Amino acid sequence: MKVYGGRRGLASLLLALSTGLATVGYGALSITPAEAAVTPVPFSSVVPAVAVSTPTSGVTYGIGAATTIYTEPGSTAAASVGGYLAGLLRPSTGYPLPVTAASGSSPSDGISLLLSGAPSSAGNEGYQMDVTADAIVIRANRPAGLFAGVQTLRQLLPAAAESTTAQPGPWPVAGGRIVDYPRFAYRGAMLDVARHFFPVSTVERYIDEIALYKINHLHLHLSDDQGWRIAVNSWPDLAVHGGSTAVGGGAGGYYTQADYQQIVDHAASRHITIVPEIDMPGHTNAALASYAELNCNGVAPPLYTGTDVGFSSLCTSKELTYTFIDQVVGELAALTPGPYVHIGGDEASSTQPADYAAFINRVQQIVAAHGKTVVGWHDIVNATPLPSTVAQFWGTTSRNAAVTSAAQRGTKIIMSPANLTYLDMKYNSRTTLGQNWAAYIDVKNAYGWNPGAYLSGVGESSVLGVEAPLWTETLKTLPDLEYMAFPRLPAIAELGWSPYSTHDWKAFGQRLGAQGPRWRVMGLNYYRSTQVTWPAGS
Ligand code: IFG
Repeated sequence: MKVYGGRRGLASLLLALSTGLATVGYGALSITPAEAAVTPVPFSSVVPAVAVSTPTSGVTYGIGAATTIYTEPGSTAAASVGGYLAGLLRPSTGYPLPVTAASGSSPSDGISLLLSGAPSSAGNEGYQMDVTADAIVIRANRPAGLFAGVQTLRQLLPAAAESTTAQPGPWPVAGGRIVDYPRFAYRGAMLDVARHFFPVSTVERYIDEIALYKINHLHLHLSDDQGWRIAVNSWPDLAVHGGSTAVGGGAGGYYTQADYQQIVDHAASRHITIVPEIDMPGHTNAALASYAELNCNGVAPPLYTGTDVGFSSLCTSKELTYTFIDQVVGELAALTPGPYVHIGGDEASSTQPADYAAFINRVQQIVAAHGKTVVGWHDIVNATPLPSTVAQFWGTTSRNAAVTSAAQRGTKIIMSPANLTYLDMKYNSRTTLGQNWAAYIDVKNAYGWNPGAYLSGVGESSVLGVEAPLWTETLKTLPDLEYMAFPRLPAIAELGWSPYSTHDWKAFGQRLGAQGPRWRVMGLNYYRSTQVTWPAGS
């Protein structure tokens, strides 16, 4: 890398610039495009920050036409990760990148994805990656760790690696060792497909984007006042009628059970677990509008296309309500390989508190009877959470006595403070999309907190993880979703994955800026936050 400096340097810089050989990089540091391409991305650029990195200076592996991807013999899951990696890099490199079973445990060439030899510190989702001039070897205890390692490898390649068309390369990867593993087990994103409906292709794309940052759960908010989005065979009008509109009166839509299965399978191929939510007893106008008999007065309300909350409630005194919930949860549980069913429980302003508590307690038993673990918005701590029930905190302050006492009684908490993680909040007063009831949230706010020490009286051991909800009252398209999610979702993802010892806004801001060129190549419609320095090409 030539570094221009001083008078001679200035003259040669001007000459180089005039010949178009130099691209002005970061400040005074200038390198030619060819040099830019061979200067490997440093380990310190990866988002989320890796746990332990030991670069080997001067060592680079170059992915080339002869590079083979080797995977753990006998593991179809490892082969799938190999196929995923090949699927990413074949278009941009133009190389064949064959995927085949490794022949031994100490590969001497190519890129290997092995399920042996990983340190125990890697746990179930971590990995060890060794890069030498001859080979890249990613070792993990479980396939999810191989997938996480591939996300890191991806970021160590030039942004052009994200292209869907062949790029000139070269494709250097910096030498050294990374040992990496997550701080929290639950690292989630939520997509509200009820206020506005999004087709399977959009959900799959969002899954691909959150997978970049080692998110491992996607919570789908499948029902609300404005829409019911999942077909239930025993209650067909829920989707057909309850899914027929949206906020603003648009066309709505819903997932058939085959659609839902496709989303679940796509998520699983990215090692992401789907967490389905049926919000209740509030946020249920779409269901109540679909079946008159679900209403206490036997009269179905009209479909609702506004954005108010808190006005609806299932009829907690009718036995039919619990038959309904049992059948809905039963069908959903059968379609959901993950351990969780989210029952919502938020903003039940039209349900008497005593009725609410009895209702939540009974619904928890129904979910448990279908073999699933309950997640609910933290309002459910006002009932009696089962020992395994998880409460998702969405408050706007760092103090909540009821949540703290539930945590002290053993309830695990998913941290989603609305004023820090709600991706539908405007960045600032100039943001056209989104809302601002909780706060304006720019990326520094989204990053500037510690989930393990945020809620008073709720220590790290009570925190299952973090989740960034994306509510869609004001969002209608994939670009809308991307604009609100990026760059704030990677901030939440880093809080969920990286050791808190790496928490540093200045360093994170630089790493985040380096993601810009990748998002540009991917066609991802991110917000160019003024809090981040976005390099040339982003
Ligand atoms: N709060 C409501 C959501 C949504 C949100 C928009 C929760 C748990 C405001 N409930 O967040 O349905 O309307 O920011």
